[in-house]
Amino acid sequence: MIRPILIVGTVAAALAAAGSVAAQTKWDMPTPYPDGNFHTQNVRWFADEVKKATNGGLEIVVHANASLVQHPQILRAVQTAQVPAGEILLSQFGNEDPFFEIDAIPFFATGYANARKLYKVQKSYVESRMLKRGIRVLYSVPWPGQAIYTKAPLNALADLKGVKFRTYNPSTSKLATLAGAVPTTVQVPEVPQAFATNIITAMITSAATGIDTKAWEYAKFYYDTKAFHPRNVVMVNEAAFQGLTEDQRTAVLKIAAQAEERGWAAAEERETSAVKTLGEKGMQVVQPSDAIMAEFRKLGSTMVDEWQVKAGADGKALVDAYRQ
Ligand code: PCA
Repeated sequence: MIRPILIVGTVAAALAAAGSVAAQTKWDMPTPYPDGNFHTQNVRWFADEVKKATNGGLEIVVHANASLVQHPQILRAVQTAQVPAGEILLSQFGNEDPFFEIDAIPFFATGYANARKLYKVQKSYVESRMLKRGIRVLYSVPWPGQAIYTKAPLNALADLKGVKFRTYNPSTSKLATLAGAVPTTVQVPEVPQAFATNIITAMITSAATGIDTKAWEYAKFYYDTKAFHPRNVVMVNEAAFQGLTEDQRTAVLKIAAQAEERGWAAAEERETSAVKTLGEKGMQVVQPSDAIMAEFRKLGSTMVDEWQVKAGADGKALVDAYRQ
């Protein structure tokens, strides 16, 4: 089985050495979310543009929906050069570094304007901390506002007591715990099944993920809390990046900057269209009452205080810069 592949490799190497084919780099890139998701569509656009700009010299092969590497392992896989590039939800790794999760602290930076402001002050911390791990951040794009999906009506925070609540990172688990719910980590592909079997009966996520998982088939209510905009990060192993030609590096960085802008716009567009679709499919889209929003915000401010303790002097500097 292995032999023919080796022969092909040898032939390719011989041809390359003879100068008959241009040097070609191929990167396998694991990403966590499904094909229909706007993050995945954007990273595929990025890969296509890079291929064009480098005349096929750099081909990035996107493996979506955690099909190549499980989401919790993608950061490590890029760090150890098991794969040259990858995409993650940054706050999935909030336990490894508090600066990876400030964008997922509920009710700290709500709405896109605030999310952008937070990104500006968070960016250099994330980039330098990733670089210490041998990782270069290429771009970062937010999710639509985080909303609460339930099977049963949610009129007050007390209605979440004891509810099995799907979470996807340490900060959403913390939020569930503070609300008296039972946090249960479930990756996106398993969400419909977990609802169907009552392993979970509520969750926090975006309208985009609600569409990806056909939320109307397992939940009744969508509470538009707009709690925060967690961000994905598209990244590359720094040594792999340095292995490119200078022209290729320039192209990658330029297209990454474009992908970032496209992605921010897509998040907003997706939020509007997805909320509409959820309603059309029969979900009740609810504006949460002022009273329950006040209860949620209180949990959020507890979490910001706790975050600042974890994040130390740099954390305080970030919060001060954001609030200025
Ligand atoms: N969707 C992802 C992360 C945030 C979001 O909106 C999820 O539910 O896992």
